[in-house]
Amino acid sequence: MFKQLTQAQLDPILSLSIAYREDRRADKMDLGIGVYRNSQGETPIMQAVQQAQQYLLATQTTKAYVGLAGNEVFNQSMMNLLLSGTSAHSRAAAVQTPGASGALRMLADLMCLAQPDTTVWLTNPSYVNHKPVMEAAGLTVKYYPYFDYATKQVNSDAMLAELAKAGPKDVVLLHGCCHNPTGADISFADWQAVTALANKNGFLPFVDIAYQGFGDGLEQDAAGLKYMADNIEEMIVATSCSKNFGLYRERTGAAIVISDSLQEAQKAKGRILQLARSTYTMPPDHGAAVVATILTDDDLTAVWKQELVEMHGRLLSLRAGLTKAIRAQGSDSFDFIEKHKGMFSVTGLSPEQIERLRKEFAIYAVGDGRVNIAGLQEQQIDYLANALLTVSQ
Ligand code: PLP
Ligand code: TYF
Repeated sequence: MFKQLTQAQLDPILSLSIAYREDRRADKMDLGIGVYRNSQGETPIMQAVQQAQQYLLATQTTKAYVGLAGNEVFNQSMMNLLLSGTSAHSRAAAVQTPGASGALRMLADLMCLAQPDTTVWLTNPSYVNHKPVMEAAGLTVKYYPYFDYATKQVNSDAMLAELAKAGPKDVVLLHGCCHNPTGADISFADWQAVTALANKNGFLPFVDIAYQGFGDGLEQDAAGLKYMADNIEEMIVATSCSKNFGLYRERTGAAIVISDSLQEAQKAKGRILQLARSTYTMPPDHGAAVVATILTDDDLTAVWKQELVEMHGRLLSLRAGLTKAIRAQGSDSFDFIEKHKGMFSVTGLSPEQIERLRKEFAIYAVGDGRVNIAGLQEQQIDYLANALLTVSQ
């Protein structure tokens, strides 16, 4: 049966990680996969997570199934993080999923069920998995103008002009904060404008938020999403605990449906559970149990928030340090790095220039020009600055 299969296409980011591991050069630098690293180049388990794990180890008495929706305390906690203080909070329902990846797929399946001829509009460019996941669910994918390679910022005018053409059969996917891959976020005014367009033309906003806390802070990073949720009847959200809780491999996330009433949101939740039953049935428990433990304990929440502030601070100082080093070497052409949010920046380097970074400098970045700022160690800043300037000349 399987002999007729052709070879699989490799994931461009995951295959870069494999190539990095195999590189024997001592000064190699991994700016590829989106994983937060500290000054030692490690991705440690967060203190709050360690404490919650110890608590769970001491108190958990069973590994029996939890249920289709996963941990309901976790689900509530995710809605609190994203929607507290909005009118949407009381008309939303959440389902725990295997990462935001699981949420993206479940929400795509839900859209396909409700309206099979839906078109999902993605930012150009967008997270590598958005298109394959939406298409695998049977949806049509289209891109809207987003990143301006000249300014390295969002081209809001072009974006809004195109989104003005989206209608009731369309879904517009937005990144909640810290846009992957570009690092260029829309402004609060853009959130307001997109909300107005959605209300006027009837498209459904779909927010993917995987880096809450890495851009401008936990509250600020949800401000656009909250405004939209407050001012719109229907909207869907995929959220991740991979980055801001460092729970990557525990596959922890949630799908949230906001509707005009709690009853409608619960109905959609029920259909997601039915879809989940026919795919993975139930999400893995551990990561969600850890997050629920942290977010229902004031002391642990405070520990977690402090750690998140420190991670955010490191990203800011790396961005400032790299921009300064490049300026010291005589160029202001990378000043945009300091303006970008979160872990990533699209540098504008071509695939050939990215290849030179790898061959000549042992610096691994994604072929689309994306660098993961968190992969940089402080003592490597000058080296990276020189490499970027050398290949871009
Ligand atoms: N959405 C975006 C925008 C991402 O960058 C990522 C990557 O981590 C995901 C979703 C998937 O995250 P998860 O690990 O929670 O599946
Ligand atoms: O963009 C990134 O690097 C992260 C991690 O198939 C990732 O979102 C990369 C590729 C992939 C899944 C996750």
